[in-house]
Amino acid sequence: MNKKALITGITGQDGSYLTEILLDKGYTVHGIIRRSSSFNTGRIDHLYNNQEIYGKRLFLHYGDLVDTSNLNRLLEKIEPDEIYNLAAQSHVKVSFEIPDYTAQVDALGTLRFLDAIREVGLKQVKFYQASTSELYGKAQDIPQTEKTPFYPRSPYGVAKLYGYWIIVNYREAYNLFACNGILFNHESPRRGETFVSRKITRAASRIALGIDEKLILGNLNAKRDWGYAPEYCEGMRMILQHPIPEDFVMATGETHTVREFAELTFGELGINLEWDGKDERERGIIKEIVKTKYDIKNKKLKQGVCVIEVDGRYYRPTEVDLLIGDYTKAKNLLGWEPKVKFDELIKIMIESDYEKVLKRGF
Ligand code: NAP
Ligand code: F7E
Repeated sequence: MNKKALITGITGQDGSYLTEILLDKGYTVHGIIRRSSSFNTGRIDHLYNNQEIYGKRLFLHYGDLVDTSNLNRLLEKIEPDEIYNLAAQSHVKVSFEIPDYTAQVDALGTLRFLDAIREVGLKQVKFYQASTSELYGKAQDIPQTEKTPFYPRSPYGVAKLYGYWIIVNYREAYNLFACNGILFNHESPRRGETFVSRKITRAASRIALGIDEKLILGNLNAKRDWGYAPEYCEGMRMILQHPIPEDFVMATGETHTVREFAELTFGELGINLEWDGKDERERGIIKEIVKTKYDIKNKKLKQGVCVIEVDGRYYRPTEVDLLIGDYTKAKNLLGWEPKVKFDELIKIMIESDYEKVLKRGF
């Protein structure tokens, strides 16, 4: 019999890739979506609008991680074999503005789910929890492994810390097959536009095509271990196929600054940058423009023009300075390994954003 999966956060970056992966493997997929005043299914519309799939092997249900009553009903009705809990208020900077809500969804939302599983009596279900490298925060080891102590640096990180431990506790206390994927940053053309990777690839495309003049960023010195989202979503599925419920780090093992991300992105378009000034006065200035496959339509762009500025309003009250993951355990026990590295990731994202901006004109 084909497996049944239930995905929370199906409309997000990871939810959309995971849905494609599971449907490809023959699963029936049920997704929980939130009621919204405007369309929020953009990332899964290609599946939703496919009559071969929607209503046959893909089903969407309204729900919210802050609403317990509906969770119980859905679990009773669907009786999933695997649950992927990807729903979250996932923006670190925003979590400083709405810490209570972030905790309600990211921490207690996980507990509500686990408790609903117990109440409904789904003993055989396997549960994946979207844990994060933000747990390491002020990193205590370099690189970070499954054994590195946690030191979160944001309300998001702290809420996810609760999520992590409640998974471990329910696994130990009730023998539930529940696992944490401690995933480092993973990006794609479907990444939300307010995360720094997509903010940069989108803005660079708009600047090259003459729509925007400048990109305004925050801390350029932060270092992240950036991978390619579809590969990490395949990793989520692999974690639940492992015979024993365990926690796994997924990362690339490379780290780069936000500054490098911006430099490579503009460079990919043929806009080579140099940097001037420090901290909030730092600026990215055009050193030269070289020919690439991308057409620079903005004729104002020339040597000496400033295209990147820093604004302190994008700084965080407490920052995570350096993340770099060690994925040895996932490689040895699951055979998981990332193939797309930093340069390739930027190429994929810029190609997509340049095309999108060119086609839509905004
Ligand atoms: P994302 O694009 O922000 O997607 C988040 C999803 O959660 C969306 O579908 C969103 O719905 C849904 N959601 C938010 N609040 C909800 C609520 N109260 N009830 C039900 N659904 C809710 O995030 P992502 O990048 O795909 O990440 C997936 C998960 O992995 C998140 O838990 C994130 O914290 C975690 N994570 C991400 C990364 C990364 O680098 N991407 C790394 C480690 C861990 P709407 O579409 O309606 O907003
Ligand atoms: O920031 C710096 C910022 O918002 C990365 C989420 O998926 O990954 C993500 O969290 C870095 C930070 O991602 C801007 O200060 C500079 O140091 O893209 P981000 P994040 O905070 O790492 C983890 C693993 C998750 O779990 C989260 O859900 O970039 N930065 N300038 C900026 N960041 C943003 N957003 N915007 C800027 O203008």
